[in-house]
Amino acid sequence: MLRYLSAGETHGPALTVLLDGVPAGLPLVAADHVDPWLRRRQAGYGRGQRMLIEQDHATFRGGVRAGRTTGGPLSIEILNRDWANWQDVMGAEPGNEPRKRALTQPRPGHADLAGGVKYHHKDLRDVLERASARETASRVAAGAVSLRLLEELSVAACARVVSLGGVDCDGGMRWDRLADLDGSPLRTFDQSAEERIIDLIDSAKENGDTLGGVVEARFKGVPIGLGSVMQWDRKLDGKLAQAVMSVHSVKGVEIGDGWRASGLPGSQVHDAITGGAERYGRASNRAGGLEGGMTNGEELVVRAAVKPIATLMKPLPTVDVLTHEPADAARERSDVTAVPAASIVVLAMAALTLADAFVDKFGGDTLGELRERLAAHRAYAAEF
Ligand code: EPS
Repeated sequence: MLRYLSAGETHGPALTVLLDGVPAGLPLVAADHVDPWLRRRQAGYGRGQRMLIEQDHATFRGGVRAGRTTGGPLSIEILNRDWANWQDVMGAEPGNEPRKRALTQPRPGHADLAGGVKYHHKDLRDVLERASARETASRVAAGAVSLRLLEELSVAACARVVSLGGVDCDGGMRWDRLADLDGSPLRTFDQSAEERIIDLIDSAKENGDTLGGVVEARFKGVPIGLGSVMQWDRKLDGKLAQAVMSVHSVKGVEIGDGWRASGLPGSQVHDAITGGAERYGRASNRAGGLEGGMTNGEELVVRAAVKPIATLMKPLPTVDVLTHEPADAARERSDVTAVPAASIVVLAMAALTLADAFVDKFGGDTLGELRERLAAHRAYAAEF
């Protein structure tokens, strides 16, 4: 079982990632396999000033030796460069000045109010520091290791934006143009929509507003039969939904044609099974690669609806938690949109879940055993 945990505040000294259950023998180099994903997460038009400060880099503190995983838990550290500006407010030692940057006007849509009541914090900074989407850097580090494992198992992955600010920029999936996504400021294949969306982001910024969108994570080369149909909590679609829904700002998760399929007759929804050289093929992939909680051998397609960021420079009304008087919601330095970044985070969480499904089915002690058993399973499925 792959288990991910993280620690660290957005303006604290560092993020710490724990990833348990990675098979031994996986070739893994932080600069080659983790940092490129951290860089992708930092990119995207609409990000704020913080991304000019951070240059995320992963350092393995455990579980990797001479470029290979040992089978022990991975410990990964990502330093916060902004810590230099926050030490007197965020330091762990008594004698710092936490009140200097206290936040008492909860932002609608943020964790501030519920977290304050739950943890008895009148300084809502104690909530927001952990609620901040800075934590997604940890997820991406864990996801990058998962993607490395999936790569060894011949699974390809893609993260992209399919709509932003209500403007469609899907343009269809292009596995042959994956590299273009890194060059796109919005992580989309549809260049014709980019200019319009960039204008929208600029106007939102001028208006003190923020924008959401829809992102997609997709995997190719996934074998049939991962996940389970036998118990609710072993179903892979359910696990994916939980992992992706837990990403900051995500308010909806869709597998395949999801919402659209609910309004169509079954004959236009289900994917006919075809014969031929492959023995079992599919005429379409509206199910998004999942049937009955198990992968069906088609591309796995997960989409997430990302709400606009809750920190508004033209704030919504709120109530101050100290005075109980009406107030404007707190303004913190923030992004106008982080939808391109969210596509990387959603991919990371889906990759973590998928890698876990491989380990669950084929065993997770060593990469060699995992590959052997996967090859045997693929051979069996091809002859079924
Ligand atoms: C965030 C607010 C901003 C973002 C941050 C998420 O941080 P700050 O308040 O320091 O400017 O930059 O995202 C990141 C730091 C990151 O690495 O993605 C928030 O409130 O969620």
